Amino acid sequence: MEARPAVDDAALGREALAVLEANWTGAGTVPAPGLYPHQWSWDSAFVVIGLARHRPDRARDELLSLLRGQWATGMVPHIVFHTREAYFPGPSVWRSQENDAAPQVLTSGLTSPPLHALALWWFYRHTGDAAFVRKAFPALEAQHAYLSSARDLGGAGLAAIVHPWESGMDDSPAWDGPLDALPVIRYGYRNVEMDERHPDSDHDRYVWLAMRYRDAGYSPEYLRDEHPFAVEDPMFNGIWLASCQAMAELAPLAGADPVPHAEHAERLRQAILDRLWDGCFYARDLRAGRLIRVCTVGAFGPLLDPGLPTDRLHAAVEVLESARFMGATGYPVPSCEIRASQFDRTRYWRGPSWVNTNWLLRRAAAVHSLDHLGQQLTNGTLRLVRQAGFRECFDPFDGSGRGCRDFSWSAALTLDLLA
Ligand code: 2M8
Repeated sequence: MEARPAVDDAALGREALAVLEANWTGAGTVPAPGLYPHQWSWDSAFVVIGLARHRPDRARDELLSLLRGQWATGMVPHIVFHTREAYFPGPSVWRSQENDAAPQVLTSGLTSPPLHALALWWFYRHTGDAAFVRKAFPALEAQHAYLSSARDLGGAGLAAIVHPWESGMDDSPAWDGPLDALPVIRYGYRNVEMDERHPDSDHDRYVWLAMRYRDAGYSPEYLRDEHPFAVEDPMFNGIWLASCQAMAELAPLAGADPVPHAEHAERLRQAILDRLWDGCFYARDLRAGRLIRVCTVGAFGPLLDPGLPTDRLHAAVEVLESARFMGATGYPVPSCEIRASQFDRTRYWRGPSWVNTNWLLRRAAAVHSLDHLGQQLTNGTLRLVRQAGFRECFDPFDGSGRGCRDFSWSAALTLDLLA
């Protein structure tokens, strides 16, 4: 494993700020130089969280820059493009400009975990900037209304993701089953560019799925009646629940009624418990009508809810701390349980540890006053970045870095962990 010279907290913090400075384009922070040259939605929310204490001006600009990409439907897209191409699939695939609901700035047509209200709450908590809350609140209300109206594909109140990219955990083993069920050969949409650039069949299916949605005009009716991929994900919905609670707390500052947001959080809690729990939280495949029984780090999203019943909390924490997850690896938290046949310590969301999910679980530990767990997550994550740098993800056994270097959310959340 590559060794870095020992750095103290102050030096690590300075390095993190330097990475974020270098990744700032003047109109948003890119996740990493090179591979990800645009603004990604939940990456930006993590950047807002990390910069809240250190650069509130930049945190404000980051969120506003992302929200320039919001559609008239309220949908906050998973990518806001800064240049015309330079990433595949770029604007010419999404063709957002052909949709009446899309903004002027070019965006993707999918959404991503709705972390933004929690990020705004975090920002307010550390800055006391109520004027900014008033400014951003209506956009986040619209985002939540979009999810309630266009994404409740299961009819029980949860938001469905309609593409693996919407989970933020693209190649998670949780999506293998729903992807395998796609009739790609029958309806296959391929072109030379895709064949050349993305020979991998999973990626072909991602692109095919995105283009089907695009060709249906990004219509909610199509999603409800025809789209072949629809999954209720515990991480996406756990984050949404936490964001609804954040909205309830922020509402008075924005002159809005907190009650609908608090009630919404309660409904989400019940739906998550009714539909996604079976000894641990699992994603539900709406098209196959069953739970997807592979336990990934996404299973712990509902722990962000302070009102989670104690028996479920204890059962889920037991799984998290067991040899299926943290108990077996040297570093927190593998993205898939290590006993699963699909676990792969080297592959992206199929095994490696990520700073953002560690941060979310540390937040969950804080809301339940699980101090020891919170400390383990903090220390383990700081050990990862101290040893390997601000990498995209890490081998959960030896802590070596994987993926991009100078990765924005790894740097931003390190700033928060150091505070
Ligand atoms: C990864 O996702 C993009 C597609 O959106 C990709 O693989 O190209 C994921 O890790 C996702 O969570 C993240 O937001 C994005 C940018 O960092 O990269």
